Amino acid sequence: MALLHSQGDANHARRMTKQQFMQWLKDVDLNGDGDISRKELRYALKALRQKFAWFKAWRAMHHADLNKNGVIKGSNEEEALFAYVQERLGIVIC
Ligand SMILES: [Ca+2]
Ligand SMILES: [Ca+2]
Repeated sequence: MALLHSQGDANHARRMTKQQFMQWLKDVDLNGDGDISRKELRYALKALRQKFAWFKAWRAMHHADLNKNGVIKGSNEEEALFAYVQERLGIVIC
């Protein structure tokens, strides 16, 4: 019983609400310029205890930086990042 219980805890998916995600996005923007750079994304993924944060940040930028200007900015790109985080990083957003 005890074993089952601890296993359950280990498998507990990381969850956040969309509101928390939007707040996280604001926190990601370390220098407050309204853009999310790859470096800022890397720090944010590290804060979420993601392994290979630099690689995931690179991939996330690849998916979410729709106009390829090197930063994530605006609702379209934020939505793309939102989709990426849900699909690829195993974070459940409800
Ligand atoms: Ca920034
Ligand atoms: Ca962009």
